[in-house]
Amino acid sequence: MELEDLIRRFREGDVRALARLITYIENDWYTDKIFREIYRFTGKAYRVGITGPPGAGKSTLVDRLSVALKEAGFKPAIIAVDPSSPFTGGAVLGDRLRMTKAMENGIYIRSMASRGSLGGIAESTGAVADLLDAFGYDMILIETVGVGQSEVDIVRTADTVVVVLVPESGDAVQAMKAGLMEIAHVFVVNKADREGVDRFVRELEAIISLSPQDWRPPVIKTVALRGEGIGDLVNAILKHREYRLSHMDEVRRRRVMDQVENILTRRFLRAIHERHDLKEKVQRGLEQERTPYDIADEIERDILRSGG
Ligand SMILES: Nc1nc2c(ncn2[C@@H]2O[C@H](COP(=O)(O)OP(=O)(O)O)[C@@H](O)[C@H]2O)c(=O)[nH]1
Ligand SMILES: [Mg+2]
Repeated sequence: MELEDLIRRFREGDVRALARLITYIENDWYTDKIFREIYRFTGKAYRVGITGPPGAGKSTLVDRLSVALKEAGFKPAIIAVDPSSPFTGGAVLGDRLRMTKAMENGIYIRSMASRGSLGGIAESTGAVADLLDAFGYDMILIETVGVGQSEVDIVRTADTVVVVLVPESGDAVQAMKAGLMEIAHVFVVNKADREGVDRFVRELEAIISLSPQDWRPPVIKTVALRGEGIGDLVNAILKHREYRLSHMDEVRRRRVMDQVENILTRRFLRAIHERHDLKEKVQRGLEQERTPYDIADEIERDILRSGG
């Protein structure tokens, strides 16, 4: 069968087979079967999420970072996610154009623009990262625009989260409102060749110093365009990795827990749709001027009464 052949070639290190399987996973074709074959080879890769506002220089940074990690002896791969664009559009093309050094160095880059049909984009990204892991990549860089909840979910699948900001982001307090502070393990202030860097870094450090967390995110200044500060960034990531690896079992358990929750949510919702006419129930609830909570309560009662 073709799928078995693909998996065999994947196991032999054929990059084209990897690409095909990623497409399968994105479309939720044979996902269960693929995972049954490859999951035992996962668990070795470290995942680094890179997020921040559009134009902050994430792609430029990931390009340099991937090469530096390769030089440090890792086998990096890149996932560039753009959940905001439903089509394979400009942003993703832009990512590829920025990643010339990675390409010259033969680093594997996978763009993901649409959410495909496998649950949400976060679930797809997690599954693709698992595939890359099973393929033998040991450092997976996941770039995503940090603007909404789905993007935050994506980086939650990462072991180390790097938040990239630029001096012109306005003030650091504003950046914190975007919810990025809560997820950051390392801050990068990129475009350090621009004005206002030192003031921005000071503000950021002042906010971080108030954080009650065990791990205080360091602030790294970079000029991604010229490759400046990349060594510092590698060191910061590796330092956080060491901190993480000391309780990796727990980290992995949490990650798998997230995955399982995602899968269950999708399946339960699908099952509910199959068994109940939700549209009709919502319509009726609206006519009776009931709240979404009351409508959900009623549906939940129906489900429990009918035994699932
Ligand atoms: N001045 C300056 N420009 C940069 C730097 N890093 C990236 N850029 C530029 O910023 C723009 C956006 O970069 P890109 O990597 O695509 O940002 P992304 O949207 O966050 O992925 C591009 O024109 C880059 O050349 C930097 O350190 N300094
Ligand atoms: Mg980009």
